[in-house]
Amino acid sequence: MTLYHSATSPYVRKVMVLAHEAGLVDRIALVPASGTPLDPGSVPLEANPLGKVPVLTRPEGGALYDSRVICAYLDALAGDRFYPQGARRWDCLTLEATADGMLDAALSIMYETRLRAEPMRSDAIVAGQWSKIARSVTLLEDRWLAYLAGPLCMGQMALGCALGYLDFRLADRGWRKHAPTLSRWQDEFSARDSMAMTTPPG
Ligand SMILES: N[C@@H](CCC(=O)N[C@@H](CS)C(=O)NCC(=O)O)C(=O)O
Repeated sequence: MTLYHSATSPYVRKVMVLAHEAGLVDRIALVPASGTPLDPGSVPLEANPLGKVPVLTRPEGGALYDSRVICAYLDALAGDRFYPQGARRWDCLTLEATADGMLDAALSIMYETRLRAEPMRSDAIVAGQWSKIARSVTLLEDRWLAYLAGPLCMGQMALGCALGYLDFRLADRGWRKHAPTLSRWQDEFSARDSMAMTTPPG
């Protein structure tokens, strides 16, 4: 398999964390690729017309995207270990969707503040996107700690990558101050080998 990969992409990181946890890393060749909404750069558009990474090409042919589809595919290859069955399944999927939504909002802030020409930047857009993240952090601190203490699942891996991205790119906004227990969970989760081996470069 070939994974179009960027070391700073939190969505790529989700795939790599799962690959480490599932023991699939040796079966995946990494090809550097990256783009922005302004320029798809080196992302293979014939494989993903959306111009985003991650993209996974399979030995049997056909490219997969986005990160949720790739993670579900890799988990199936590894024997269905990280998307639980029964009631926990829906919690796991909702947690992954929450983490991905936090990432979508964080990326939107990065694009607004780094890509858009200064006179056209909107503080209101940035504030609105940050409020999505802040509400999610509050919800996770208030209602998800018992789930987070349970067996490893893809939702937890996605959350570890989302909170890691906030630390990487938006640390000055101080999400940890408002969620002390979630902050401790993130510290412990980040110590896993799969997270340590995929930390974005300084
Ligand atoms: N929903 C997608 C999001 C992927 C995504 O936004 N990747 C970023 C890199 S972190 C990208 O390639 N952005 C380029 C663009 O938005 O055109 C996923 O889960 O894979």
